Amino acid sequence: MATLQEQFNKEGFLILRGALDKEVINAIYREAREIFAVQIKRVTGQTVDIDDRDVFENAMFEFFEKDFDAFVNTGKTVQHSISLHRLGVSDQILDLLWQVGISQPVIGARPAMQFNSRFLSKGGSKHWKLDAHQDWRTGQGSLDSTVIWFPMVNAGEEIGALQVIPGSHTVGLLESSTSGYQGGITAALREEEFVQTEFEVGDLLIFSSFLVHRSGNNVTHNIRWSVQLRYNNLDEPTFIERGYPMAYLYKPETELVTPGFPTVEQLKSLYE
Ligand SMILES: O=C(O)CCC(=O)C(=O)O
Repeated sequence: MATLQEQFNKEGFLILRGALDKEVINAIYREAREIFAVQIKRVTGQTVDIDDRDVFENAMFEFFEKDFDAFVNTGKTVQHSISLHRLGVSDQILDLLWQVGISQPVIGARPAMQFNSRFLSKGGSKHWKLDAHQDWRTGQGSLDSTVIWFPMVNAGEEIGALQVIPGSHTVGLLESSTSGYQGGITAALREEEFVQTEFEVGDLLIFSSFLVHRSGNNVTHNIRWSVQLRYNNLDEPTFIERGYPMAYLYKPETELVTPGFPTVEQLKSLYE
């Protein structure tokens, strides 16, 4: 019987059933919806029940249509939630990384959350689905940099769970039209090599950042809520040799987002 590490090394990924505590996932999912609900109320005037999936998601679509900037910013804010970050550095996740050989994990990029739906897209499929890519190109970290992906709702083919090419983590860094997330691998890939993954809440996919993968096709009216956590290995010799490159750039806005804000009165009334 192959060990987890042997299977991971051979296929470039593992799907671990029931590896995550459902309550932890539900808390992250809940916090995300609660954050969105505040802005949905502000923008659409609706007080939505976050547990009524269809009603809540229709309100998400309306929010997206009515105030795109606020939607994008709320999406980013959700990715800064405490519950999500807490999971990213939890013993459970670190233990998993150790099991696949990441001896000294360090965060490769902030945790990310995706709200995958064609109704949350302005640019056709290119804005809600990722073409075939290798995450290493965007992170450029350790050779063994590793991604953990899991949905917060049950996710199979219909709702567009990830599709992966087993064993593709050793074919090298493939030619790509971009190092960002719009665009993808331009080298020829055989369609029949993609394998559709399927998950229940609590299952996760852990994969080498060289594994070729892409978004599935969400044909439902629901949002596929999912999370990605990315790690490098501080012990990996080429990462050390290359000076621990950090290819993710976080930078501040150059202009004030809300000109004229705040007034002195606003500040005083806050602290008095
Ligand atoms: O969740 C998805 O649809 C795509 C996520 C992905 O491929 C990535 O972030 O690298």
